[in-house]
Amino acid sequence: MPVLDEQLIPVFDEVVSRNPGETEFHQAVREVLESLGPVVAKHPEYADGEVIRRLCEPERQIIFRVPWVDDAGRVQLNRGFRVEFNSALGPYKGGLRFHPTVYLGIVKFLGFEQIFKNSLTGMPIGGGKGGSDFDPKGRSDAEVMRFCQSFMTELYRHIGEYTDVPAGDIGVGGREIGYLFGQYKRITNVYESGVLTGKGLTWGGSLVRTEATGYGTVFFVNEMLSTGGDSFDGKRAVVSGSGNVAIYAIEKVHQLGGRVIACSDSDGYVVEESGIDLDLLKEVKEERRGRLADYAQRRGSSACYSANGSIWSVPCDIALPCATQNELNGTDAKQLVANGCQIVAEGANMPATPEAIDVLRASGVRFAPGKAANAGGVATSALEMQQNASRDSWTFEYTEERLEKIMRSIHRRCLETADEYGATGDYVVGANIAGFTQVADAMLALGII
Ligand code: NDP
Ligand code: 2IT
Repeated sequence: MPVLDEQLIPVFDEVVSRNPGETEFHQAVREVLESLGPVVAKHPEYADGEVIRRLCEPERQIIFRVPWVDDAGRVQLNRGFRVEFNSALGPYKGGLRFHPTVYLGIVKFLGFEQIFKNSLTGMPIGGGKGGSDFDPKGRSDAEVMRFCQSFMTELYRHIGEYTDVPAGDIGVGGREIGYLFGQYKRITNVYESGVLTGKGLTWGGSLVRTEATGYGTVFFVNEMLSTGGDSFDGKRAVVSGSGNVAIYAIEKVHQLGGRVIACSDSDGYVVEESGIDLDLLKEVKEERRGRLADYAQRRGSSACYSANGSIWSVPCDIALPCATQNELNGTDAKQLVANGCQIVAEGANMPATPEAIDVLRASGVRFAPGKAANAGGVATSALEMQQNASRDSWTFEYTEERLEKIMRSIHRRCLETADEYGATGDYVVGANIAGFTQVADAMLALGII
């Protein structure tokens, strides 16, 4: 495990003792702090202003009760969260996750990552995250609507176009954003389009937002390939997950001439040497909210479905973890290395464990961290806010071009910053330092707040 700079050890110890049991949050903080040694050595002003300590403490944390009535008339109870982490660069911005594993430590890790990711986009957005331990799986549309309405009945008082702008994440897509926006509009009596992003196209949404995270990740990998004089042409890719990020990552890999030969959900993974059939995947997962096993069954003998084992055992040139945190561990990383994988880029937030990252870096596999590689989603959310503010809507082509430019610029900033700090080619160091310095400078300018 990389060592922490001496100055940063007490900062990390304080995070652990002030946030007991929140292991994912500790992990996300440690990963950033491990990169910051050369920065504090070069810039003592960050230490003087206690900038790093302040950055690790959320500006505001909101936890609330979410009662709702299910279709059988029973009262159900969930817990809602919004962690407003840092607003030095703009209003808090980040998604809402509805998944049974959500607790404060998950929301804090995601909110912390979001600060640096949003900074890297170059857009005026701070960092935040929220969600609930509500499980939408198996719930009717009416139940999801009642849950969202109850959730927003508390959340509305904390958010706003200039305050905090939520969006989707795991378990929160266009349907949920619709119910949330409807309730916000009803309670406030204001058609405030810029309060949420990921909206539908007829009510203030932006073209390309649905595709943005997956497309952005693949644009980022395309930049990695082209700096090495290579391209997606003929490359075999494995993409974990089969939700929003995974589906559009697969689509863009195929558009750029690569072939995605495996994807997964929380029950298992499917391998299809001829390439995943995207139309069927969209029908099963996006439209019918079905399972990957149904997809495999529909594909017949061309697909091989496994309920056990790891998707990372499938040989590939490029691996894109696009499901959830800590889904690719040290053993998986060794397997990828043994199979000749050249690039791992995180479409999900923190999908690779610290051990996996160590293995990949030590073996010369090029690794792109999520805060750089999956920033296209939130960047396009910021483009949605821009369209809302100007009451305009842009074409698909123009918006996609903006997204691609943003991903190129993030890629360039990562490499330039890594170079500047003596870590040539290291995207982790580049992303952490470039994301950090912009926020830290703004925090210093704004005083001790
Ligand atoms: P979705 O809910 O659309 O899809 C999530 C996918 O990951 C599903 O295939 C799901 O399987 C699988 N999955 C979720 N949780 C687990 C788990 N605990 N174990 C195994 N598999 C799991 O979410 P998204 O595609 O939007 O998000 C995927 C990742 O990308 C997350 O890490 C998210 O934070 C990150 N991200 C999302 C962005 C966005 O714009 N949506 C932007 C940037 C990052 P199953 O169907 O079985 O639940
Ligand atoms: O993790 C993420 O960047 C997201 N879930 C998207 C956040 C957003 O505000 O679009």
